[in-house]
Amino acid sequence: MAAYVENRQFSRLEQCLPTGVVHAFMPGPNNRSEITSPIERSVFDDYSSGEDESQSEEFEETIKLGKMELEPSVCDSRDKGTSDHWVHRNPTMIRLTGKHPFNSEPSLTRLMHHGFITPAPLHYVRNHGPVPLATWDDWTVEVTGLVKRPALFTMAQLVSEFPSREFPVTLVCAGNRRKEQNMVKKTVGFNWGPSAVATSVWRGVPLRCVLERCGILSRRMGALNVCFEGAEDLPGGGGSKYGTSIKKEYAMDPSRDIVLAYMQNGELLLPDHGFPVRMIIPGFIGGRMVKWLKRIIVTTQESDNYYHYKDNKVLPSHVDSELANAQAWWYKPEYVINELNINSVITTPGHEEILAIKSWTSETPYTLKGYAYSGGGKKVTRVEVTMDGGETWHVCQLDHPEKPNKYRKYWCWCFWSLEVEAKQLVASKEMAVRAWDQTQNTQPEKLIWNLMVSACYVTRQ
Ligand SMILES: Nc1nc2c(c(=O)[nH]1)N[C@H]1C(S)=C(S)[C@@H](COP(=O)(O)O)O[C@H]1N2
Ligand SMILES: [Mo]
Repeated sequence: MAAYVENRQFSRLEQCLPTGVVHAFMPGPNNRSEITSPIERSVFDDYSSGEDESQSEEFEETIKLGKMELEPSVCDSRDKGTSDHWVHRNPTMIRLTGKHPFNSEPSLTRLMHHGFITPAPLHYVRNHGPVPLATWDDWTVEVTGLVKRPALFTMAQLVSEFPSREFPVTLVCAGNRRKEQNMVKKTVGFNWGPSAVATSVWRGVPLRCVLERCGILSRRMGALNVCFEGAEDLPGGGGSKYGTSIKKEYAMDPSRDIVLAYMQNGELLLPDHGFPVRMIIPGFIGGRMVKWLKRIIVTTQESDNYYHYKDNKVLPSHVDSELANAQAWWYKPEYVINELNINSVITTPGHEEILAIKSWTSETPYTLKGYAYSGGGKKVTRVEVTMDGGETWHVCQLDHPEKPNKYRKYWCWCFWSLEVEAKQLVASKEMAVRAWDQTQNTQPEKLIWNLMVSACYVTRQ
């Protein structure tokens, strides 16, 4: 086994790609050769190794199998009369905010059934507004602000003039599991269950390459932040685009693998996930990964976008929405959430699952299962389960299907399991899980309520 992967590339994915147009309404590119440039190939050749390919084959197989099991995505009658009427969606996705905008997650059982790689149509969706109706050929991404050479790139240019990278990344909405918080006290956010998380193989152009090409200025010249802006018109702040920013040091850090992604699981992006291009910032909350990316602006100040300030903050427990507005808590930089916080979830037994204990002998083994993730590339190093209210903790088996990048960073969820005896389950009134990462971060026992984001042990009674 390779100790790490130099540049995770998935050459085999290309061979199983459909040759047709992914979105019928989209004029091009209509075959894969158009989006496999000579630069990309040479970068791939430099970095590939037999072992990497065996990893790619594994994911490729999972992607293919997952796709075969899916019911077709359709224009849903629930989207009739909305601006999303043309978007094809998987009919089993659970809608969390009524009809529109589309905010949805799959059932936890369905999500877990697919394992490490989530089929794109089952990937949770967080849309603040309408899905922009885009075409590959007409789309441009503007790079402007504190750069020597402002530029406007077409998709063809992005794909052919820059190298591309392809690797798996887990996306998580910072609101994942918020329902549990809302049960304690209402937050300003809607009820996400535990499935606002998904993993795909993303392919894209490194942000660093794009910024270098445009001649990003130095810190001394005031270039401190990189802002991203989407395309849709939203109500926030009296009318704005979706936007946010990250520090320039993050944007330029080669170990962070930040890309402008144009493929998900070997196909062009789905409309809901940002077609034709979106940001992927591994290890960060989903809210920083702007979809339908139109503009990259290098600035001194962080983004002044409404959604950058009024969303994705972790405020102290005493701050409710009134106080947050009255005392301008939204604008205090120390409460921003960028890197994901550690989290873990029990997925087996499922919610309200009934186990036929009677027919078992008390020694019958039962395997508890779940997922865990952390942020910033930190590996989840320990997951523990208690069945006696925290008196004793059992250390679980961990499965990390990805290899870390060459800086030893992990971008994906892992799975934990613990074999117990049926009699232990019967005796246990409540189970709880907690994860630890390589910096010994763990989850608090009690939920620390805050206005938006969540994380604590997950319990099953
Ligand atoms: N343009 C745009 N980008 C966006 C959003 C959005 O509403 N508009 N939502 C953000 C949030 S909060 C999350 S969690 C992720 C979700 O990405 P997904 O819908 O592909 O899962 O996209 C982010 N990027
Ligand atoms: Mo989010």
